[in-house]
Amino acid sequence: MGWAETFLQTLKKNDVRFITYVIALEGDGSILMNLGCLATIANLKPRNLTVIILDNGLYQITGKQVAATGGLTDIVAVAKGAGIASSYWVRDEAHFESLIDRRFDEGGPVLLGVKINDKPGATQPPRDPALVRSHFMKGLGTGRGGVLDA
Ligand SMILES: Cc1ncc(C[n+]2csc(CCOP(=O)(O)OP(=O)(O)O)c2C)c(N)n1
Ligand SMILES: [Mg+2]
Repeated sequence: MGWAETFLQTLKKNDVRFITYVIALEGDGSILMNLGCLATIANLKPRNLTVIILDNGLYQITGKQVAATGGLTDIVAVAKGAGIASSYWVRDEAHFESLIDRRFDEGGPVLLGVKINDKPGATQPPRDPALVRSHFMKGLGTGRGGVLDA
């Protein structure tokens, strides 16, 4: 709910040395719950942070209510207005690859907005955090899903 970035800033302040680069994955509804974090990021200027916002224009998991991002609100424009100059809408996969590779070059945090399918999901995502983590780790291609992969 927009706290991933705040959490990461705290890690940074506590000088967690093994973290070299951080990618925060957010939903559009999630970032809308804490737009202030965009202004905080802009002013702290963490060089090693990329925020990716997956924007389906909905609060899908709570019942598919239309979010402001499904109306007039352009979340990349909001991020730019907050002061994150390197904020872009991703056009396609090749564009994503070029933007993600450029992350250290522009001297500040990067924010990427990605429009994703706004069709209602065929199923509800599981509400089990351990299972969600396991699916996510497998999706990253790590080959393992954590403790559930005994
Ligand atoms: C601070 C806070 N406000 C509201 C909620 C309720 N809530 C849970 S999931 C969710 C919607 C998330 O929407 P989005 O990030 O767009 O993900 P999607 O469901 O579309 O995949 C909301 C508002 C919450 N958990 N925490
Ligand atoms: Mg959403």
